[in-house]
Amino acid sequence: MTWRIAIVLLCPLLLACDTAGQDERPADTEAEPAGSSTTDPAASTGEPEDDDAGSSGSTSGGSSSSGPGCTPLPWFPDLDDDGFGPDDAVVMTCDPPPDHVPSGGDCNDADPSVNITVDEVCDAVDNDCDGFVDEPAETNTSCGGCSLFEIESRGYAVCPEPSSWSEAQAHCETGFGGTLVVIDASAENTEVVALAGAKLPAIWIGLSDLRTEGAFVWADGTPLEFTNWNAGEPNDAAANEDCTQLAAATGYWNDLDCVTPLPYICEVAL
Ligand code: MMA
Ligand code: CA
Repeated sequence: MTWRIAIVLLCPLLLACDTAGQDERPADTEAEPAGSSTTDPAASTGEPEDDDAGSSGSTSGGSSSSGPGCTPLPWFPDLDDDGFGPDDAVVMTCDPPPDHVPSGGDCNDADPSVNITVDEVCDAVDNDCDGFVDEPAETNTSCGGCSLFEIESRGYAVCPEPSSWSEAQAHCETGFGGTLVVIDASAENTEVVALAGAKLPAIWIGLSDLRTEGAFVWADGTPLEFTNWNAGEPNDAAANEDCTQLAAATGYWNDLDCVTPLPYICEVAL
């Protein structure tokens, strides 16, 4: 009794034990067939073949899709052959399924010109798969007649084409997924003044009381906290001024009738 208990306790430490031997031997004896079988997937994936059958048992022996020691990795289908696949189609397997690649980040797997390594350009497509369309980028400095800028992680489109407030707001939405600029603080007001520059003496910004007279609201729903009204404004002159212009010369705001064509600045999704 005592002897058998001692064997059981010591067994994990003794190479000579039958049970320990059985644990190891199948791995060794299967190393040969496993080595030959794992050569095929390696060859099919273009991975370097391990010609050393002696070492294949310890390393590539676990590379079968479901075997012990196999390390599942993410693979992405790549229908458009651009080397990237859609994130939501990821599969976790040890060997790549046919026509799968190791890289995700493709938001359009039917178009090889779209993936996370592509530069954004002005074409109404999210070329770089960052979730934004035609946003400011080194490769996208103007779009839809507007100059694009990124300042302190905010995107702006400076649009010189005189437009009504509503036309301007619509262009900011449809062209850039944004709104007429929402000015949160004095520092941003200064930035907007600089963006307008001398070329655009007055611009539309995203503030209006179109919905409820006297209740000015930002176009994106941001609560109105910072304001920079000129003295005596907003005065709703002729009871017909529901939109807000910014005068670049002073930085001050004035409410104005909404149909006067003015250049405008959009704050764009980024
Ligand atoms: C004046 C002043 C403003 C008003 C505009 C309309 C030039 O400024 O009354 O409040 O909006 O006129 O043109
Ligand atoms: Ca006014």
